[in-house]
Amino acid sequence: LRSQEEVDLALTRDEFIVHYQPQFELASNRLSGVEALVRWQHPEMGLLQPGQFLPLMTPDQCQALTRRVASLALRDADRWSEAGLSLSMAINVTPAELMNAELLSLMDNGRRGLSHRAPIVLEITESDSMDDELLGGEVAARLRLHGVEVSVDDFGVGFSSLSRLQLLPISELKIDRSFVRDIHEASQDAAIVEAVALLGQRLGIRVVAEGVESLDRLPLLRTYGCTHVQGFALGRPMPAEQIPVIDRMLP
Ligand code: G
Ligand code: G
Ligand code: NA
Repeated sequence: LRSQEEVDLALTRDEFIVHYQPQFELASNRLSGVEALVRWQHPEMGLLQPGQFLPLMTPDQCQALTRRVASLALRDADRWSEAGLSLSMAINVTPAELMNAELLSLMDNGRRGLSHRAPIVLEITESDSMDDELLGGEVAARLRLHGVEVSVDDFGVGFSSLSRLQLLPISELKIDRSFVRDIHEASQDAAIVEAVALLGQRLGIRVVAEGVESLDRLPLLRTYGCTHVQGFALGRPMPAEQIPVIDRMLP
């Protein structure tokens, strides 16, 4: 693991970059959006994955990182949209950042003057650090004001709770990849995926199956009512330049 001093240096030297993983809409079979995934382009160690540096970052460093990621992501989304490719942009944030008014308005302001018009989606992994009191009306109102959507990541594991679906303006559930990876008919995984997809349908929100590692999972995910898919079988996280040249339809 790297040291916190090294992370500070990396932030000032702009060593953090973003890769994008494609998401496809099952109804149209089209490329519909991307998830921004941070990487550290380390001068000696090469490309580091989030698991190698996120755990040691302080909340302040995380927030600085989110600003950096958001600004790169908005810039890239804007370039794609000028090239005729309008894609939703998902950015991972911590629950604390979701409650940070300054950060939200920064994303909103960053978008002004850009031609990117597709949704900006903030992905949160729920944790026990989420304070239901704080999450109440004020945060929800602010999110709506800034036109930013919320997605619940890793839904079905950890601390995700159904009551929070009522507190926040959530527009998407991402089914944790542990349920998607080995899904086959009549399995427990299938029951869970189907139930989450039905929940999403009833709530009128998107349901993304993440961790799709094989194309032969697609018919089942479609049958159960997932609306979107993401995973290595459909595209690995890749540099921004590659997004406009990948196949825009599901195979
Ligand atoms: O890219 P990879 O699958 O290795 O990412 C691992 C985890 O790191 C993801 O599940 C995601 O939650 C987290 N992550 C990736 N990019 C970001 C980011 O820009 N900000 C935050 N806070 N977490 C991220
Ligand atoms: O949970 P979250 O959306 O943050 O997950 C993003 C992480 O998942 C990234 O690190 C990405 O590399 C990884 N990922 C993306 N697609 C797949 C997949 O099909 N299988 C596995 N095992 N990991 C994946
Ligand atoms: Na995520």
